[in-house]
Amino acid sequence: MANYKEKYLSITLLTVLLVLLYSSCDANSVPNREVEALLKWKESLANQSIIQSWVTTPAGGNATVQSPCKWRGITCNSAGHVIEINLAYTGLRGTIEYLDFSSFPNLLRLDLKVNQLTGKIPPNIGLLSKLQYLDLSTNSLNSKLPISLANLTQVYELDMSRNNITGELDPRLFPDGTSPSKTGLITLKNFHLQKTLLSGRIPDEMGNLKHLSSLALDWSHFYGHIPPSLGNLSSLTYLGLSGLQLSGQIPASFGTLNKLTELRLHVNNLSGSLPEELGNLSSLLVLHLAVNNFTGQLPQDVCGGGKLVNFSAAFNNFSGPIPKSLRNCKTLYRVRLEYNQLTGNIDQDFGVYPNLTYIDFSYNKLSGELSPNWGECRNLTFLNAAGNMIGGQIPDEITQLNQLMRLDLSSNQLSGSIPAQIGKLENLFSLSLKDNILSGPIPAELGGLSNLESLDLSMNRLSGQIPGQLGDCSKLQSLCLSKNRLNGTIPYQLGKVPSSFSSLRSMVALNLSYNNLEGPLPDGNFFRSAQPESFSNNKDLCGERQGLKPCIAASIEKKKGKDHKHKIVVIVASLASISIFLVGCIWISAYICRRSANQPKIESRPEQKNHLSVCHFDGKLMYKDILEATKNFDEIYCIGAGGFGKVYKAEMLDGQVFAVKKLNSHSHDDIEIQEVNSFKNEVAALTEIRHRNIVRLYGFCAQRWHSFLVYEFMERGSLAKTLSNDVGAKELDWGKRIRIIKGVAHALSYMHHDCVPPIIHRDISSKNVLLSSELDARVSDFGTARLLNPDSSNWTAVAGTLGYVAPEFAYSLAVTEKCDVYSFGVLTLEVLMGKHPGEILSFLHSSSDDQKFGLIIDVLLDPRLSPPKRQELEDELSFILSLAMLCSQANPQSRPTMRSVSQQLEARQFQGF
Ligand SMILES: *[C@@H]1O[C@H](CO)[C@@H](O)[C@H](O)[C@H]1NC(C)=O
Ligand SMILES: *[C@@H]1O[C@H](CO)[C@@H](O)[C@H](O)[C@H]1NC(C)=O
Ligand SMILES: *[C@@H]1O[C@H](CO)[C@@H](O)[C@H](O)[C@H]1NC(C)=O
Ligand SMILES: *[C@@H]1O[C@H](CO)[C@@H](O)[C@H](O)[C@H]1NC(C)=O
Ligand SMILES: *[C@@H]1O[C@H](CO)[C@@H](O)[C@H](O)[C@H]1NC(C)=O
Ligand SMILES: *[C@@H]1O[C@H](CO)[C@@H](O)[C@H](O)[C@H]1NC(C)=O
Ligand SMILES: CC(=O)N[C@H]1CO[C@H](CO)[C@@H](O)[C@@H]1O
Repeated sequence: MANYKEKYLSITLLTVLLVLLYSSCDANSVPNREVEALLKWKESLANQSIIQSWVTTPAGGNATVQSPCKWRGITCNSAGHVIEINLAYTGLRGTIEYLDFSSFPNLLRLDLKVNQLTGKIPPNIGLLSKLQYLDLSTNSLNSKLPISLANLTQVYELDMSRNNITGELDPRLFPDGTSPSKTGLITLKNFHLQKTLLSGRIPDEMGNLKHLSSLALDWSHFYGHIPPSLGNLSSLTYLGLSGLQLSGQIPASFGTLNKLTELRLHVNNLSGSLPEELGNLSSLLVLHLAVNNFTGQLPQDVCGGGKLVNFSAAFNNFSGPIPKSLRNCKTLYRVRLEYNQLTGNIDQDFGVYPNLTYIDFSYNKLSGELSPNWGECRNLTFLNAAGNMIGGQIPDEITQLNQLMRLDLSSNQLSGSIPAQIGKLENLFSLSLKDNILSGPIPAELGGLSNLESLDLSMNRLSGQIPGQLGDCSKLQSLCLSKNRLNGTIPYQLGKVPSSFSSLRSMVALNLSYNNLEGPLPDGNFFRSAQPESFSNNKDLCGERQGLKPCIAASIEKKKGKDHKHKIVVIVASLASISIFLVGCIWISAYICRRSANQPKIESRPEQKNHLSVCHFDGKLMYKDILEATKNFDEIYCIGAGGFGKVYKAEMLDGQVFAVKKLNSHSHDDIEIQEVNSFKNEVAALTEIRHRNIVRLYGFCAQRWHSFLVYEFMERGSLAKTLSNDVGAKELDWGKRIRIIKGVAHALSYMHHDCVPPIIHRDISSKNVLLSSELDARVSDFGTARLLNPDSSNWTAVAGTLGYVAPEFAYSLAVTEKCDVYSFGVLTLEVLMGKHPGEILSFLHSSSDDQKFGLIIDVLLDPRLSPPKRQELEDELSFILSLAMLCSQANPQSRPTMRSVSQQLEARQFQGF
């Protein structure tokens, strides 16, 4: 037995040895070539640890070359042939130009995704005739697509997305003699952009890759028509062509792709109506058509297969009805149809969707009523039906949607009352029912919305009192109840809203104007920081603030009974104004007129109504201190120059630091004597502005020789300065840049929409955006333009920085908010690009539709930062870019308002296709 065992063992060993010997003999021919090819490639790459294991035995060792099969990233078959090269996600640097593909006849998989590869894709890649899987995505390959790819007929998955890859301009690809230069994109070279970037078509030959199951060319640089030959890819399950500049129609041949589960065509220039055949795609789970220029109807059978999960067609010109097949499409998870011309009756078009989390069909022409069925879509977190012609009442059933975070039914024709049970939606953070014909009271139950941040019920017919329970909404940041029929007093409980004031959000908005409210304003920051105009056009409001009569009287009156009402009011009112005045003096002197202890005391002069006149008085002292602190405006203290004069850093003896803007003498001369009063009022209003993204103005001092504005000092200086040097630019990573853009948008929105009359900046530029120590944006010089030039026709004389001034200014002197919107658009591009967009701006506008700039985002982005790696970040940047394009349109009417911009930026986290 033992003998037999030994024999058996030795025979086996022998066989194994023989096999090994045999295979190593065989390996001598092919694997040597493979090893040589890999080593040659390694040599061409910079020294890096990933490929350190790629070594042969040291010299003096066995003459035979070591097998590569144990090298990192290399897999062999049993015969020792390399079948897979996988160095994905290794940070590999270099090019694949020196990788000789002819040496790998057995290669099945080549996976180099998410690395730092540059250079070209070698044309001989077509020799990998057995290749099944090819992924070179997310690199910096800068190449045309080799036409030889068409020979890789075994490939079932091909991903080259997120590269600098363009289509080959090989004439063989354009048998009809069409030249890409006819599309006009070649004009890019005039702007010295990477001119090859935007050129190229998807080669027709792609249609030969019969086994392809996934083709992703998203967010690269292809243009032209979609080759109908792609319809031959009958195994295709995924086709991603989003974020390109494709034009023309979707080929009817797509109707045969019946294995397709995911079709992404969003963010292109596609147009025309959809081929009816698209309805045949019965396997579809995901269909994205958003942000194109499609017309005609949506495919009626889009959910014919009953599997559709994610459907977006937003931002097109689709008309006609909502597809019939959507009604029973229970699988739906996410639906976006907003901004089209869809018509029809929504109570019949939509059904019950147990898994639906997000639906937006806002800004269409839909009519009908909200069906109680919506209450059955229990997973809904976002419902936006704004801007349609929806009538009837808000169904009570909607209050069953306890996952709901955002509900927007604004700008419709909803009537009846607000269902009280809405107060049960404890996840709701934004509720807008604005601009409807809702009547009845505001339900006290809304106080149960503990997560509510924004409530807009304005422009309705709501009556009765504001329920005190709203004060329980401790996260409320924005409350808009204007243009209703609300009466009674403002409940004091609102004064405690929001508890976290000044913590996170910058925007605190309150608007109660155009109602029948009376009585005192509640205490608290919410009310203190609101603009006086938030309370205008009411019955009889009072409070210690501009524009309202003081009302200490009212409370005393309540205690003492109702006699002698008028007498008391008069006496108390004058007492109050004196004390307000005194408080004002103290407050101002505390800030800017410090160090008065050894100086003559401020004398209160009751006849002076405006506390700024005191500042004038005390300004003499301030004046002296500032002259001292800046050594008589010595240049060494100069930290910048703005539209109206130079800015100096003034470090006072007590350690406080201010930025002092010394006005050019001519600016000062412009202030006519008769304007002095309105001027003071303006300054008073401006010094009251508190906004996280606006540089605080402490006051103004005018003297015979100099006059200056005293501002909060911002250590990091201007955005322009930071962007202009490489260190600063790198510190401003994408996240910080996005925050800066949002900050400026919030500041502008606040000044345009929460101040009445609106305050227009008129000189938004990167020099006027300062950075806090946390690199948050603070807009400076707000209101200075109006302050110094109340007559807007005089604008050119002072404000506006070349390159940021809206074009309409050339032919019309009208200064509107839209001028700021334009400058904001330019500024946003500058933040993304790291430099002023210059002529590129007009190119961008001339080349294509405004919403489609995602595709060139990586061309534009500041090259000093590494491109965004995460998809969400890239999407966000594309979105911001498209907003910037909207803002910088030539036609002021087409530009969005800053409120809408600011809200869209905030709402971003709940969107995305
Ligand atoms: C494709 O393969 C065929 C045969 O192997 C060869 O003749 C042809 O040149 C290849 N085409 C390309 C574009 O490489
Ligand atoms: C993209 O390609 C162009 C020229 O083809 C080149 O100049 C540019 O540097 C490339 N960009 C990246 C990010 O590789
Ligand atoms: C809803 O989603 C769940 C989990 O994803 C899934 O199992 C279920 O089939 C879906 N329901 C419908 C009707 O699609
Ligand atoms: C829908 O909600 C139910 C219950 O909240 C949950 O179990 C289910 O997973 C949700 N479906 C999806 C697709 O999220
Ligand atoms: C407010 O208006 C309602 C009618 O809408 C009226 O009944 C009520 O008395 C008014 N309350 C006050 C305080 O004026
Ligand atoms: C969209 O299509 C319409 C006609 O179908 C055309 O008038 C319009 O110019 C197109 N818009 C863009 C941006 O291509
Ligand atoms: C010179 C040398 O190292 N030769 C070796 C080659 O490999 C065989 C088998 O592994 C050894 O027996 C030799 O000594």
